[in-house]
Formats: sequence, structure tokens, C-alpha cells
Amino acid sequence: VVDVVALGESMVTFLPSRPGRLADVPSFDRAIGGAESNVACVLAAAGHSARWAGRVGADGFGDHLVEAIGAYGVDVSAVRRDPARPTGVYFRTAGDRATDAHEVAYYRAGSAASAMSVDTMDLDAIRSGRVLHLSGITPALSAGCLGLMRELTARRPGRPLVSFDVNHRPGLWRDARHGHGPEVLLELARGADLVFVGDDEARDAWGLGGPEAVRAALPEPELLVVKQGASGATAFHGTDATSVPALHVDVVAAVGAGDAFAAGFLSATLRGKPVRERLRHGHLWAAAALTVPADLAAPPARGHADRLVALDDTAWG
Ligand code: KDG
Repeated sequence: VVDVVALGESMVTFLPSRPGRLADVPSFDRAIGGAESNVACVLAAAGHSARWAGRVGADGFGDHLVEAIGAYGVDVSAVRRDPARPTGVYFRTAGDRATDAHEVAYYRAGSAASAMSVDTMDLDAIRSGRVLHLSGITPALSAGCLGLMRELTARRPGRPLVSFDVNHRPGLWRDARHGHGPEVLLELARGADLVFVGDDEARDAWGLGGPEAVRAALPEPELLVVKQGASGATAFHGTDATSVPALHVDVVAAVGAGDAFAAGFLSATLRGKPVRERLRHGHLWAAAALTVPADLAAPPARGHADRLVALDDTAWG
């Protein structure tokens, strides 16, 4: 059994060659993006078995994604090629260091991934891991994608541990006719076993202020992780709450840090680590991603990460 299956849209990502407004950047470097495949890539790089399930076009960008994600050691056998629709791509600018304000231009409407549904995807392959990792980006893509997400988050005996990163992308929901983002995200999160959400997302989407308010609105998941940016993260497990401060790093680009956090937390979960250590692994892996311009950074080596995680509270304060 594969450790983790991650389902979602991956896109070819174009990173700016220099800082500035989208209107002014003259050239871009190709990279890969997609929150869920990022999680799969980081986990595979850390020695876990991971599969990415998605849909890409029968085009060169689709070839590139399948090859590049496969090169991380991720199993891409559940990726479907769509001859009728293109692979999504997106461009972004460099974030302002202080505010991380950056522009994102998506070219993904009508993409191959937006045609994911219960009819076009192999549900057995998607459910075959110990963990199924999903995000709130997928339901924004189309009615069929939302239907697929509802099916995968329905509580059923024998399902894998369902991990859900809320990943609220208001820009993707703005024109969506098939649902209202905040409502859909809350509904899907209720069906998950493990939920990751930023306190900023919870405030913007649901008007909830602070981790306790988020837990009160989301009592169903066995484990709820509320990320509080540079200050840390709090995990709610039953009636327990565990908070761990984040590491202080010089941020180069925040994109991908949430995915790395989820990957680190999931890795420690798969290894049976206690909640505090899972949070610390999340922070360590996020720190690696925060300090590179691309979405993806190599995760810290296992032995090294375990030693850092084992340091006492004074080192983590
Ligand atoms: O978490 C990083 C992602 O935001 C990025 O890779 C693009 O998946 C993406 C999205 O839809 O925003």
C-alpha cells in the first residue's frame, strides 16, 4: 500500500526572472506547481511512497508535469491525459519581502484537471493509500471536481485517512457558479480526518478569529491544525490543544510553505510520531520551502530533522 495519494490539479508554473509587476517582468522560468502534487513530491523526496492523481492535457506541458513529478519518485500511473483540454499553467511575480504581496495569473479555466469527476478518475487508485491528501483548490475548479471531492470526503468505513488542506483561493471561487467557496470548504473540511487551515484563511473565509473559534466551528476532524503564520501552529486533537512556535527564517517566497508544512506533518504522522513532533516537522519542512523562490524545496534529511525536533522547548521557543 502506498503511503500517500495526493489528488489535485498540477500546473506548469512560470517564475519571474526578476522582481516587479506582472506587467513589467520580461521573462519567466519554468517550474512545476500544484499544491497537492507538491505534497507528494516532498514526501517522495523524503523517502515515502507517494502517488499523484490528476488530469493533464495530451500536450507538452502535460508531458513535462508527468516527467518532472515522476522524477521526484512520485507514482504517476493514476494521472489521466485529456486529448480535448489543455494543461493549466500559471505565472506569478516575486513576493514583496515584507508583505509577500505578489500577483498570480492563472490560465486554467477549462483545463484538463477541471474535467476531473467521479466518472473520469479511477476512484480505487485514489483510495488505495494509507493517507489521501486533498485540498480546497479542487472543488473550486468545476462542478465535477466538487462532486469528486464530496465523494472522497464522505465518511465510509475502510477509507484512507483523509487529509484536507483548506487552501482558500478566493480568485478561483469568484466566478464559480457551482458553489460558494466558504460554505463548500467548511462542508468538505467536516468530512476530513485531518484538516490544515491558516488562521488568515479561517478569518477571510469564515469570519472566525483565532484557533479556538476554528475548532468550535470544526469539531468533526480527529485532528485540526490551525497555522498562525510566523508565530506557529496549534493542533486540536479531541479535547487537547498543542501549540508549537514556528522557526524564524528570512522568507524568500512563501508559496509552497503550506504544502511543505502538510508534508512534514504527514510524514511524522505516517511514522507514528506524537502531535507535538508532527507540528515541529511541519515547521521545519516549511522553513526549507520558505527560504527558496520555487514552490518546492528538498525536505530536511530524516535523521537531521529528528534531532532538531527532539531539541527541548528552549530551542523551539
Ligand atoms: O501551494 C502552492 C500552490 O498554490 C501553487 O503551486 C499553485 O496549486 C496552486 C494553486 O492552485 O494555487
